[in-house]
Amino acid sequence: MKFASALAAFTFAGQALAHYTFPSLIINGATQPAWQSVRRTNNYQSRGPVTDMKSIDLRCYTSQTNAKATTANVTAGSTIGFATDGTIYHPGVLNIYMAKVPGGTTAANWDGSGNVWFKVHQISATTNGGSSISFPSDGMPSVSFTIPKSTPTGEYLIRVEHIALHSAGSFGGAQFYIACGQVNVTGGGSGSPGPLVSFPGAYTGNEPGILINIYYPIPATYTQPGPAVWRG
Ligand SMILES: *[C@@H]1O[C@H](CO)[C@@H](O)[C@H](O)[C@H]1NC(C)=O
Ligand SMILES: *[C@@H]1O[C@H](CO)[C@@H](O)[C@H](O)[C@H]1NC(C)=O
Ligand SMILES: [Cu+2]
Repeated sequence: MKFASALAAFTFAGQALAHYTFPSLIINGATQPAWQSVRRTNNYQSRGPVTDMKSIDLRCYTSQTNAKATTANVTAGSTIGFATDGTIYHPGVLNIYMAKVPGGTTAANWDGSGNVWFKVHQISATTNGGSSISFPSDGMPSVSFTIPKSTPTGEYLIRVEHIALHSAGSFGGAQFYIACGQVNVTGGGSGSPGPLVSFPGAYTGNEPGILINIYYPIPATYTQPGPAVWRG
């Protein structure tokens, strides 16, 4: 009993310390100060996840902070990224989405509602027919991708989600670590980003890549949640 409660306390403390947020954009190789161009998320202290696929917090996780940020300039075709406040800690998969700010508003003022989000990057799981599964995003301190050169010029929200799958074997067990940055894309092109999805809305929680036991039996394949990546 004594041992069990000590173990429980250790596990709890370990989880609280080891969770993660995505407080910084990385632009031209420079990591910005925390929460400068990323909207401060509800979990900036707790570092806890979103688990309800119907929650408004599945979008930007700012229902309590109502945070706005400073919109960063980025050039189409350049590499940008999100840095964590430590490392991504859990086995899981990662997606990055962008949404173009509609006319008449700004990235600083827009809520990201509607069928507006397209995927620009993903880091999936690696499987080999059932003998092993691995999660390349686990342990990464940051994640970067190239903004397609043909992305139309203008202001965007950019949303990262890491979907931790260690408890995902029952409905609602997957843990979403989310943040939204604000960027102003300059020098863009005439691409038509898509397919477009909404948050919440893109996921039900029943997707084979979200409701999944990653331990037993070892999955033979893995299906990344969300639409295909738009590559310009
Ligand atoms: C973005 O570029 C515009 C035009 O050059 C400039 O006025 C603005 O200050 C820049 N924003 C930031 C955050 O540096
Ligand atoms: C976005 O970039 C354009 C072109 O440099 C600039 O005129 C505009 O002020 C910028 N907007 C913001 C919000 O930085
Ligand atoms: Cu955890």
